[in-house]
Amino acid sequence: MDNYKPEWTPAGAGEEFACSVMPGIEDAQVAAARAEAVAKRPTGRHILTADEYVEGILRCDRTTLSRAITIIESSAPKHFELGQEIIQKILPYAGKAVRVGITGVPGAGKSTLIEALGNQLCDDGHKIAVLAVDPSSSVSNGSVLGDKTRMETLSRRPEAFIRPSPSGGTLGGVTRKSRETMMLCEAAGFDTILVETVGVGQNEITVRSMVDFFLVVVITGAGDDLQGIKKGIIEIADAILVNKADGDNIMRAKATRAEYEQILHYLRPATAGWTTKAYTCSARTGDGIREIWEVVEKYVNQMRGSGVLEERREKQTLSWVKQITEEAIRNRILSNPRVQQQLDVTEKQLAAGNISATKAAQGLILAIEEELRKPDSAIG
Ligand SMILES: Nc1nc2c(ncn2[C@@H]2O[C@H](COP(=O)(O)OP(=O)(O)O)[C@@H](O)[C@H]2O)c(=O)[nH]1
Ligand SMILES: [Mg+2]
Repeated sequence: MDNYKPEWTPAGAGEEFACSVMPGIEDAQVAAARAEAVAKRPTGRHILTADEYVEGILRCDRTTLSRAITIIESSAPKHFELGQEIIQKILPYAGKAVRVGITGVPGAGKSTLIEALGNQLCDDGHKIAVLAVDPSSSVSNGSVLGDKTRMETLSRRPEAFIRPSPSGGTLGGVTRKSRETMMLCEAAGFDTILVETVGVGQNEITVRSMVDFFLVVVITGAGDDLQGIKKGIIEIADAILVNKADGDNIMRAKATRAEYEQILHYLRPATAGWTTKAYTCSARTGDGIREIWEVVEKYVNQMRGSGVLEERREKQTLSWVKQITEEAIRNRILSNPRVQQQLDVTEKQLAAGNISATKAAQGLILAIEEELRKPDSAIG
Protein backbone atom coordinates (compact mmCIF):
# COMPACT_ATOMS: atom_id res chain seq x y z
CA MET A 1 0.00 0.00 0.00
CA ASP A 2 1.23 3.44 -0.89
CA ASN A 3 1.48 5.76 2.01
CA TYR A 4 1.33 9.46 1.61
CA LYS A 5 4.37 11.17 3.17
CA PRO A 6 4.89 14.91 3.62
CA GLU A 7 7.50 16.61 1.45
CA TRP A 8 9.89 17.35 4.31
CA THR A 9 10.24 13.66 5.18
CA PRO A 10 13.92 12.65 5.28
CA ALA A 11 15.00 10.36 2.53
CA GLY A 12 14.72 6.69 3.43
CA ALA A 13 12.40 7.35 6.36
CA GLY A 14 10.09 4.61 7.51
CA GLU A 15 6.40 4.68 8.25
CA GLU A 16 6.81 6.98 11.22
CA PHE A 17 6.11 9.97 8.99
CA ALA A 18 3.41 8.37 6.96
CA CYS A 19 -0.32 8.74 7.07
CA SER A 20 -2.79 5.91 6.76
CA VAL A 21 -0.37 3.15 7.67
CA MET A 22 -1.94 -0.29 7.73
CA PRO A 23 -0.01 -2.11 10.39
CA GLY A 24 -0.66 -5.57 11.61
CA ILE A 25 0.58 -7.80 8.83
CA GLU A 26 3.50 -8.95 10.91
CA ASP A 27 1.30 -9.18 14.02
CA ALA A 28 -1.09 -11.38 12.15
CA GLN A 29 1.74 -13.66 11.19
CA VAL A 30 2.94 -13.85 14.78
CA ALA A 31 -0.59 -14.57 15.91
CA ALA A 32 -0.96 -17.34 13.36
CA ALA A 33 2.33 -18.87 14.48
CA ARG A 34 1.21 -18.70 18.07
CA ALA A 35 -2.12 -20.31 17.26
CA GLU A 36 -0.29 -23.09 15.50
CA ALA A 37 2.00 -23.63 18.49
CA VAL A 38 -0.99 -23.74 20.82
CA ALA A 39 -2.69 -26.28 18.58
CA LYS A 40 0.42 -28.46 18.67
CA ARG A 41 0.62 -28.36 22.46
CA PRO A 42 -0.42 -31.66 24.01
CA THR A 43 -3.77 -31.57 25.69
CA GLY A 44 -3.65 -32.00 29.42
CA ARG A 45 -0.60 -31.35 31.51
CA HIS A 46 2.56 -33.15 30.72
CA ILE A 47 3.36 -35.49 33.61
CA LEU A 48 7.01 -35.27 34.55
CA THR A 49 9.13 -38.26 35.43
CA ALA A 50 10.15 -38.81 39.05
CA ASP A 51 13.67 -37.60 38.24
CA GLU A 52 12.33 -34.43 36.66
CA TYR A 53 10.24 -33.77 39.74
CA VAL A 54 13.20 -34.38 42.03
CA GLU A 55 15.45 -32.12 39.96
CA GLY A 56 12.86 -29.31 40.10
CA ILE A 57 12.28 -29.73 43.83
CA LEU A 58 15.98 -29.63 44.66
CA ARG A 59 16.20 -26.44 42.57
CA CYS A 60 13.33 -25.10 44.68
CA ASP A 61 11.21 -24.55 41.61
CA ARG A 62 7.87 -23.72 43.19
CA THR A 63 5.73 -24.92 40.30
CA THR A 64 7.39 -28.33 40.36
CA LEU A 65 7.17 -28.46 44.16
CA SER A 66 3.45 -27.62 44.07
CA ARG A 67 2.81 -30.21 41.39
CA ALA A 68 4.73 -32.85 43.33
CA ILE A 69 2.62 -32.09 46.39
CA THR A 70 -0.50 -32.48 44.28
CA ILE A 71 0.78 -35.91 43.23
CA ILE A 72 1.33 -36.80 46.89
CA GLU A 73 -2.17 -35.63 47.77
CA SER A 74 -3.82 -37.49 44.92
CA SER A 75 -5.78 -40.66 45.61
CA ALA A 76 -5.14 -42.13 42.15
CA PRO A 77 -3.04 -45.33 42.28
CA LYS A 78 -0.73 -44.21 39.41
CA HIS A 79 0.03 -41.02 41.34
CA PHE A 80 0.72 -43.03 44.46
CA GLU A 81 3.49 -44.99 42.74
CA LEU A 82 5.03 -41.86 41.26
CA GLY A 83 4.71 -40.02 44.57
CA GLN A 84 6.51 -42.77 46.45
CA GLU A 85 9.28 -42.81 43.87
CA ILE A 86 9.76 -39.07 44.34
CA ILE A 87 9.77 -39.43 48.15
CA GLN A 88 12.32 -42.22 48.00
CA LYS A 89 14.60 -40.06 45.88
CA ILE A 90 14.38 -36.90 47.98
CA LEU A 91 14.80 -38.82 51.26
CA PRO A 92 18.51 -37.92 51.64
CA TYR A 93 17.63 -34.22 51.40
CA ALA A 94 14.68 -34.27 53.81
CA GLY A 95 14.56 -33.91 57.57
CA LYS A 96 16.81 -30.89 57.92
CA ALA A 97 14.22 -28.28 58.86
CA VAL A 98 12.95 -27.20 62.24
CA ARG A 99 9.37 -28.42 62.39
CA VAL A 100 6.93 -26.45 64.49
CA GLY A 101 3.27 -27.29 65.00
CA ILE A 102 0.89 -24.47 65.85
CA THR A 103 -2.55 -25.26 67.21
CA GLY A 104 -5.41 -23.45 68.89
CA VAL A 105 -9.15 -22.93 68.64
CA PRO A 106 -10.46 -21.20 65.49
CA GLY A 107 -9.99 -17.47 65.93
CA ALA A 108 -7.10 -17.76 68.39
CA GLY A 109 -4.92 -15.98 65.84
CA LYS A 110 -2.79 -18.82 64.48
CA SER A 111 -2.73 -17.54 60.90
CA THR A 112 -2.07 -13.96 62.00
CA LEU A 113 0.74 -15.24 64.18
CA ILE A 114 2.24 -17.22 61.32
CA GLU A 115 2.11 -14.10 59.13
CA ALA A 116 3.99 -12.07 61.77
CA LEU A 117 6.43 -14.81 62.68
CA GLY A 118 6.96 -15.89 59.09
CA ASN A 119 7.82 -12.39 57.92
CA GLN A 120 10.26 -12.00 60.75
CA LEU A 121 11.93 -15.31 59.96
CA CYS A 122 12.21 -14.37 56.28
CA ASP A 123 13.79 -11.05 57.28
CA ASP A 124 16.29 -13.05 59.31
CA GLY A 125 17.28 -15.03 56.23
CA HIS A 126 15.18 -18.15 56.73
CA LYS A 127 13.15 -19.93 54.12
CA ILE A 128 9.84 -21.03 55.54
CA ALA A 129 7.06 -23.35 54.45
CA VAL A 130 3.61 -23.07 55.97
CA LEU A 131 1.43 -26.16 55.82
CA ALA A 132 -2.02 -26.73 57.16
CA VAL A 133 -3.32 -30.00 58.53
CA ASP A 134 -7.00 -30.50 59.07
CA PRO A 135 -8.30 -34.06 58.78
CA SER A 136 -11.57 -32.90 60.28
CA SER A 137 -12.21 -30.52 57.40
CA SER A 138 -14.13 -33.18 55.48
CA VAL A 139 -16.51 -33.29 58.42
CA SER A 140 -16.64 -29.60 59.30
CA ASN A 141 -16.84 -28.69 55.62
CA GLY A 142 -13.40 -27.19 55.35
CA SER A 143 -12.25 -24.81 58.02
CA VAL A 144 -10.04 -22.30 56.31
CA LEU A 145 -6.48 -23.03 57.29
CA GLY A 146 -3.27 -21.85 55.78
CA ASP A 147 -5.50 -18.94 54.99
CA LYS A 148 -3.71 -16.75 52.48
CA THR A 149 -5.82 -13.70 53.22
CA ARG A 150 -4.46 -13.75 56.77
CA MET A 151 -0.97 -14.26 55.38
CA GLU A 152 -1.08 -11.64 52.70
CA THR A 153 2.44 -10.26 52.86
CA LEU A 154 3.93 -13.65 53.66
CA SER A 155 2.28 -15.34 50.69
CA ARG A 156 3.93 -12.83 48.37
CA ARG A 157 7.44 -13.38 49.67
CA PRO A 158 9.82 -15.48 47.61
CA GLU A 159 11.30 -16.98 50.79
CA ALA A 160 7.94 -18.39 51.86
CA PHE A 161 5.77 -21.20 50.56
CA ILE A 162 2.20 -21.64 51.78
CA ARG A 163 0.17 -24.77 51.18
CA PRO A 164 -3.40 -25.21 52.44
CA SER A 165 -4.69 -28.44 53.92
CA PRO A 166 -5.29 -31.42 51.65
CA SER A 167 -9.03 -31.85 51.62
CA GLY A 168 -10.73 -34.79 53.22
CA GLY A 169 -9.49 -38.33 53.43
CA THR A 170 -8.85 -40.62 56.35
CA LEU A 171 -6.73 -39.54 59.29
CA GLY A 172 -3.98 -41.91 58.17
CA GLY A 173 -4.19 -40.52 54.65
CA VAL A 174 -3.93 -36.93 55.78
CA THR A 175 -1.00 -37.80 58.04
CA ARG A 176 0.89 -39.40 55.19
CA LYS A 177 0.18 -36.52 52.82
CA SER A 178 1.23 -33.93 55.38
CA ARG A 179 4.40 -35.73 56.38
CA GLU A 180 5.45 -36.28 52.82
CA THR A 181 4.61 -32.70 51.86
CA MET A 182 6.84 -31.57 54.70
CA MET A 183 9.66 -33.73 53.35
CA LEU A 184 9.29 -32.29 49.86
CA CYS A 185 9.50 -28.77 51.29
CA GLU A 186 12.62 -29.69 53.22
CA ALA A 187 14.23 -31.11 50.10
CA ALA A 188 13.40 -27.82 48.35
CA GLY A 189 15.50 -26.06 50.98
CA PHE A 190 12.90 -24.64 53.36
CA ASP A 191 14.64 -24.64 56.74
CA THR A 192 11.59 -23.94 58.88
CA ILE A 193 8.24 -25.68 58.57
CA LEU A 194 5.24 -24.20 60.34
CA VAL A 195 2.26 -26.54 60.52
CA GLU A 196 -1.04 -24.91 61.38
CA THR A 197 -3.84 -27.07 62.71
CA VAL A 198 -7.19 -26.25 64.19
CA GLY A 199 -7.77 -27.49 67.73
CA VAL A 200 -10.48 -30.04 67.19
CA GLY A 201 -10.72 -33.83 67.26
CA GLN A 202 -7.57 -35.79 66.65
CA ASN A 203 -5.78 -32.94 64.89
CA GLU A 204 -3.39 -31.94 67.62
CA ILE A 205 -2.23 -35.48 68.24
CA THR A 206 -1.69 -35.95 64.51
CA VAL A 207 0.40 -32.80 64.23
CA ARG A 208 2.27 -33.45 67.46
CA SER A 209 3.40 -36.74 65.91
CA MET A 210 5.11 -34.97 63.02
CA VAL A 211 6.80 -31.92 64.55
CA ASP A 212 9.72 -31.11 66.84
CA PHE A 213 8.10 -28.29 68.76
CA PHE A 214 4.44 -27.97 69.57
CA LEU A 215 3.05 -24.49 70.20
CA VAL A 216 -0.44 -24.07 71.63
CA VAL A 217 -2.01 -20.67 70.98
CA VAL A 218 -4.69 -19.63 73.46
CA ILE A 219 -6.64 -16.46 74.18
CA THR A 220 -8.33 -14.97 77.20
CA GLY A 221 -12.03 -15.52 77.21
CA ALA A 222 -14.93 -14.25 79.20
CA GLY A 223 -15.31 -15.95 82.56
CA ASP A 224 -13.53 -19.17 83.15
CA ASP A 225 -10.57 -19.09 80.79
CA LEU A 226 -9.25 -22.56 81.16
CA GLN A 227 -12.53 -24.39 80.70
CA GLY A 228 -12.31 -24.12 76.95
CA ILE A 229 -9.01 -25.86 76.52
CA LYS A 230 -8.59 -29.56 76.94
CA LYS A 231 -6.09 -30.62 79.57
CA GLY A 232 -4.68 -33.16 77.15
CA ILE A 233 -3.53 -30.38 74.85
CA ILE A 234 -1.54 -28.63 77.56
CA GLU A 235 0.15 -31.92 78.27
CA ILE A 236 1.56 -32.20 74.76
CA ALA A 237 2.62 -28.55 74.44
CA ASP A 238 6.22 -27.32 74.44
CA ALA A 239 4.97 -23.76 74.93
CA ILE A 240 1.65 -22.08 75.60
CA LEU A 241 1.24 -18.73 73.90
CA VAL A 242 -1.46 -16.36 75.09
CA ASN A 243 -2.17 -14.28 72.00
CA LYS A 244 -3.94 -10.93 71.61
CA ALA A 245 -2.01 -9.36 74.48
CA ASP A 246 -2.64 -5.85 73.14
CA GLY A 247 -4.78 -2.79 73.86
CA ASP A 248 -6.87 -3.15 76.99
CA ASN A 249 -6.47 -6.93 76.87
CA ILE A 250 -2.86 -6.89 78.07
CA MET A 251 -3.63 -7.29 81.77
CA ARG A 252 -6.08 -10.13 81.17
CA ALA A 253 -3.62 -11.89 78.91
CA LYS A 254 -0.97 -11.68 81.60
CA ALA A 255 -3.39 -13.10 84.15
CA THR A 256 -4.23 -15.96 81.79
CA ARG A 257 -0.54 -16.65 81.30
CA ALA A 258 -0.10 -16.92 85.06
CA GLU A 259 -3.00 -19.36 85.29
CA TYR A 260 -1.42 -21.59 82.66
CA GLU A 261 1.90 -21.38 84.44
CA GLN A 262 0.22 -22.74 87.53
CA ILE A 263 -1.29 -25.67 85.71
CA LEU A 264 1.97 -26.42 83.90
CA HIS A 265 3.72 -26.53 87.21
CA TYR A 266 1.88 -29.74 88.07
CA LEU A 267 2.21 -31.43 84.71
CA ARG A 268 4.97 -33.55 83.31
CA PRO A 269 6.59 -31.69 80.42
CA ALA A 270 5.84 -32.95 76.92
CA THR A 271 9.54 -33.22 76.10
CA ALA A 272 12.03 -34.79 78.48
CA GLY A 273 14.49 -32.23 79.80
CA TRP A 274 12.41 -29.25 78.76
CA THR A 275 10.24 -27.03 80.92
CA THR A 276 7.04 -26.00 79.16
CA LYS A 277 6.17 -22.40 79.97
CA ALA A 278 3.46 -19.91 79.10
CA TYR A 279 4.11 -16.64 77.26
CA THR A 280 2.11 -13.72 75.95
CA CYS A 281 2.26 -12.09 72.53
CA SER A 282 0.32 -10.00 70.10
CA ALA A 283 0.31 -11.29 66.56
CA ARG A 284 -1.21 -7.95 65.60
CA THR A 285 1.42 -5.60 67.07
CA GLY A 286 4.28 -8.09 66.90
CA ASP A 287 5.00 -7.87 70.62
CA GLY A 288 6.52 -11.07 71.97
CA ILE A 289 6.94 -12.69 68.55
CA ARG A 290 10.72 -12.48 68.56
CA GLU A 291 10.77 -13.81 72.11
CA ILE A 292 8.68 -16.87 71.29
CA TRP A 293 10.99 -17.74 68.42
CA GLU A 294 13.95 -17.46 70.76
CA VAL A 295 12.23 -20.06 72.92
CA VAL A 296 11.91 -22.36 69.91
CA GLU A 297 15.57 -21.87 69.00
CA LYS A 298 16.71 -22.51 72.53
CA TYR A 299 14.63 -25.68 72.57
CA VAL A 300 16.03 -26.93 69.29
CA ASN A 301 19.63 -26.27 70.33
CA GLN A 302 19.15 -27.93 73.68
CA MET A 303 17.26 -30.95 72.36
CA ARG A 304 19.63 -31.48 69.45
CA GLY A 305 22.52 -31.39 71.86
CA SER A 306 20.99 -34.00 74.14
CA GLY A 307 19.81 -36.25 71.31
CA VAL A 308 16.18 -35.97 72.41
CA LEU A 309 15.13 -34.46 69.11
CA GLU A 310 16.70 -37.21 67.04
CA GLU A 311 15.16 -39.84 69.27
CA ARG A 312 11.75 -38.23 68.92
CA ARG A 313 12.01 -38.22 65.15
CA GLU A 314 13.01 -41.86 65.08
CA LYS A 315 10.03 -42.75 67.25
CA GLN A 316 7.75 -40.65 65.08
CA THR A 317 8.86 -42.45 61.95
CA LEU A 318 8.51 -45.87 63.54
CA SER A 319 5.03 -45.14 64.80
CA TRP A 320 4.17 -43.83 61.34
CA VAL A 321 5.31 -47.11 59.81
CA LYS A 322 3.16 -49.00 62.30
CA GLN A 323 0.21 -46.80 61.55
CA ILE A 324 0.52 -47.39 57.81
CA THR A 325 0.87 -51.13 58.34
CA GLU A 326 -2.08 -51.37 60.69
CA GLU A 327 -4.26 -49.41 58.34
CA ALA A 328 -3.28 -51.63 55.41
CA ILE A 329 -3.92 -54.83 57.37
CA ARG A 330 -7.26 -53.59 58.62
CA ASN A 331 -8.37 -52.59 55.11
CA ARG A 332 -7.31 -55.91 53.69
CA ILE A 333 -9.09 -57.94 56.32
CA LEU A 334 -12.27 -55.93 56.21
CA SER A 335 -12.46 -56.02 52.41
CA ASN A 336 -12.14 -59.83 52.37
CA PRO A 337 -15.44 -61.26 50.99
CA ARG A 338 -15.70 -63.99 53.62
CA VAL A 339 -15.16 -61.48 56.44
CA GLN A 340 -17.67 -59.09 54.89
CA GLN A 341 -20.19 -61.88 54.69
CA GLN A 342 -19.69 -62.64 58.37
CA LEU A 343 -20.01 -58.93 59.14
CA ASP A 344 -23.42 -58.88 57.45
CA VAL A 345 -24.52 -61.91 59.43
CA THR A 346 -23.27 -60.34 62.66
CA GLU A 347 -25.08 -57.12 61.94
CA LYS A 348 -28.38 -58.96 61.45
CA GLN A 349 -27.85 -61.01 64.61
CA LEU A 350 -27.11 -57.89 66.60
CA ALA A 351 -30.16 -56.12 65.20
CA ALA A 352 -32.33 -59.11 66.15
CA GLY A 353 -30.88 -58.91 69.63
CA ASN A 354 -29.99 -62.58 69.86
CA ILE A 355 -26.22 -62.27 70.24
CA SER A 356 -23.94 -60.45 72.66
CA ALA A 357 -21.26 -58.06 71.42
CA THR A 358 -18.49 -60.33 72.70
CA LYS A 359 -19.99 -63.34 70.97
CA ALA A 360 -20.39 -61.36 67.76
CA ALA A 361 -16.75 -60.27 67.83
CA GLN A 362 -15.67 -63.88 68.46
CA GLY A 363 -17.59 -64.99 65.39
CA LEU A 364 -15.82 -62.39 63.29
CA ILE A 365 -12.39 -63.29 64.63
CA LEU A 366 -13.06 -66.94 63.89
CA ALA A 367 -13.97 -66.09 60.31
CA ILE A 368 -10.76 -64.06 59.94
CA GLU A 369 -8.65 -66.89 61.37
CA GLU A 370 -10.26 -69.42 59.05
CA GLU A 371 -9.55 -67.15 56.14
CA LEU A 372 -5.92 -66.76 57.19
CA ARG A 373 -5.42 -70.56 57.35
CA LYS A 374 -6.49 -71.03 53.75
CA PRO A 375 -3.45 -71.67 51.54
CA ASP A 376 -4.77 -69.30 48.88
CA SER A 377 -6.04 -66.77 51.38
CA ALA A 378 -6.54 -63.24 50.11
CA ILE A 379 -5.49 -61.93 53.50
CA GLY A 380 -2.39 -63.97 54.16
N1 LIG B 1 -6.37 -7.79 68.88
C1 LIG B 1 -5.79 -8.83 68.25
N2 LIG B 1 -6.48 -9.51 67.33
C2 LIG B 1 -5.86 -10.55 66.73
C3 LIG B 1 -4.55 -10.94 67.06
N3 LIG B 1 -4.22 -12.03 66.32
C4 LIG B 1 -5.29 -12.31 65.55
N4 LIG B 1 -6.28 -11.41 65.79
C5 LIG B 1 -7.60 -11.39 65.13
O1 LIG B 1 -8.30 -12.55 65.46
C6 LIG B 1 -9.08 -13.03 64.36
C7 LIG B 1 -8.72 -14.48 64.02
O2 LIG B 1 -7.40 -14.55 63.54
P1 LIG B 1 -6.83 -15.79 62.71
O3 LIG B 1 -5.39 -15.56 62.55
O4 LIG B 1 -7.62 -16.00 61.48
O5 LIG B 1 -7.13 -16.98 63.69
P2 LIG B 1 -6.97 -18.56 63.45
O6 LIG B 1 -8.34 -19.09 63.19
O7 LIG B 1 -6.46 -19.09 64.74
O8 LIG B 1 -6.03 -18.78 62.31
C8 LIG B 1 -8.77 -12.08 63.22
O9 LIG B 1 -9.81 -11.13 63.16
C9 LIG B 1 -7.47 -11.43 63.63
O10 LIG B 1 -7.33 -10.14 63.09
C10 LIG B 1 -3.85 -10.17 68.06
O11 LIG B 1 -2.70 -10.42 68.42
N5 LIG B 1 -4.53 -9.12 68.61
MG1 LIG C 1 -6.21 -19.84 60.53
